[in-house]
Amino acid sequence: MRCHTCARPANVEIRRSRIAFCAGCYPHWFRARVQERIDHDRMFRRDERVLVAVSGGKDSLALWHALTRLGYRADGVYIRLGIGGYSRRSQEKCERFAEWHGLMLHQVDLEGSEGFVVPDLREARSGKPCAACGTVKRYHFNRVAAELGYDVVATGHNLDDEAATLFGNLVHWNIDYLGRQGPVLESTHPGLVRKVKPLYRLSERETAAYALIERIDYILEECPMAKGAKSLAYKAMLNSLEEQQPGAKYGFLVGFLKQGRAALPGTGFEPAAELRACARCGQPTTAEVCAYCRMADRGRRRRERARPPAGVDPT
Ligand code: Q46
Ligand code: ZN
Repeated sequence: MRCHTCARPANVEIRRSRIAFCAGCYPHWFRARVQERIDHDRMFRRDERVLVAVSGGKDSLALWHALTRLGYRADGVYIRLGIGGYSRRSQEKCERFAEWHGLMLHQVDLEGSEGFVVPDLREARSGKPCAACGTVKRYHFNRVAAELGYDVVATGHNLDDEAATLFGNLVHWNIDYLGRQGPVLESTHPGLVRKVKPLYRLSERETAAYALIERIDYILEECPMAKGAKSLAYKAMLNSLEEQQPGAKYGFLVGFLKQGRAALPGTGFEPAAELRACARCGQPTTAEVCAYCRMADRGRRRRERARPPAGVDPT
């Protein structure tokens, strides 16, 4: 195949559109798609400050890279989740990326500032902390952005992530979640910062190709807690469908956003009149004390119980 832009031999094929690009032209195509979504979905303007939530993986670092190349004022935020060696290595990738490109990286150290780590939040039934981990991430991304005056938080969710989430919500008929799923979650309260997903129409393969060509050094290993996650099963199913029907994943997600979502209750834009400040941390919540503060208490108690008594050497 030949490059769609310059007709040289192509390296990256976009099967759903039946086009391909050489390594020189591909990053331009990728960034143009990101720009298109930012403009078309009104994610943010040039004069707004963007906070990119980074994990050390290809998607978030590719997004940060693309936004800075497109000329946006984008800083990063990384949360030290405390998941052993995986967290240390991913932190290193983010720090190196920021240093190499001369960018600002904010960090939240869960253990140091909150007194617990994500593995303390494992559920008794599944042994997984992923639901709680999601709450931790959403809470701190929003808190850091609100406290430091960012206009928007951008995450690296790609087409595969979004299609898998949609599939999971359909399998379980989570109508409320379906109604809220989308590339832009508008702020409904002064303490809630707008959330956007500029990569939502680009596949995992396309993002990986961008990271590779732009020589982005990202963490290849998956979080050890992800093993056996339902989302991986949904992704595998969608990938096998995509193999047989190129473009199926894209059509599934984009078709839903264009047609299916409008038919559902709750679009995520309703005024959240019932929100008030958490009595403990001041962040917006519907309860007296927010879900994060209650969860953090549990994490601290578990950490306390697991700690060996003073004077006892754990080795
Ligand atoms: S980081 Fe957190 Fe993921 Fe690890 S503990 Fe689960 S949710 S798998 S994206
Ligand atoms: Zn709180």
